[in-house]
Amino acid sequence: MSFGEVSLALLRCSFVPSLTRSLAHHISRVSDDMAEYKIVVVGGSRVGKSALVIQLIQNHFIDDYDPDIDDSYRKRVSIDHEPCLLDVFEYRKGSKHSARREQFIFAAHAFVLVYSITSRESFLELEELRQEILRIKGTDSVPMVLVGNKSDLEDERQVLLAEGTDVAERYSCPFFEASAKLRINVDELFYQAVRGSRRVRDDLPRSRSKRSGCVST
Ligand SMILES: Nc1nc2c(ncn2[C@@H]2O[C@H](COP(=O)(O)OP(=O)(O)OP(=O)(O)O)[C@@H](O)[C@H]2O)c(=O)[nH]1
Ligand SMILES: [Mg+2]
Repeated sequence: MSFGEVSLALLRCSFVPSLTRSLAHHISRVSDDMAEYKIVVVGGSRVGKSALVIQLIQNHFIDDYDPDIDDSYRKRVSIDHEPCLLDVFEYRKGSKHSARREQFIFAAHAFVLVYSITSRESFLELEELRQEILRIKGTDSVPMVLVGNKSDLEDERQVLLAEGTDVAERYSCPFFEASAKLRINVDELFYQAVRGSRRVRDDLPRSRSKRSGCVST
């Protein structure tokens, strides 16, 4: 077991749940006026996770991206007049490097759960991923955003807009249909993830939901 894995195991020890929670949500500062937000993008295979991240970071659509890497990207942005550094990590279901993946999930401030509107399977897979996140974070309240990507492929739609809305309501989290290809709702969905994260940082009691896996925005 590496040092990182040992410290992760210690942090997840059940004797210190509140310490674990606050450490897991600690938001570091790049400078006096800039906070860093770690966002993990999760979802099934080929739903467009990389395409969404590349659109956010580099403002273009990639048609094909090496599926073998779980990569992370950084970008400085200003959200609601607050400068911040986004540190975005993509995690595909069933990917290798599980220890590294757990560390990223544990340290993340917010999660973007992506399915493709053209794949019912990818929609159904998200519940399992969400449960994994809650287990690793050791809390029932994590900022999340639900995203139905590939909204430009209306002819191939397998998941109704209303189905996405229902699940988001159950998770108490924001929901977007998006298109990485047409750059629809890309910035918005990541910005909502940061806003959810800020609410936890600021510890606003009304934003916490004990029942759901999300913090409503
Ligand atoms: N039409 C359309 N195609 C998309 C969109 N987003 C991604 N794609 C395509 O879907 C395929 C998969 O996209 P990726 O971004 O590699 O998906 P991924 O979820 O990162 O895939 P893995 O990392 O392999 O699991 C590629 O051929 C993309 O061009 C979108 O919004 N609309
Ligand atoms: Mg990818």
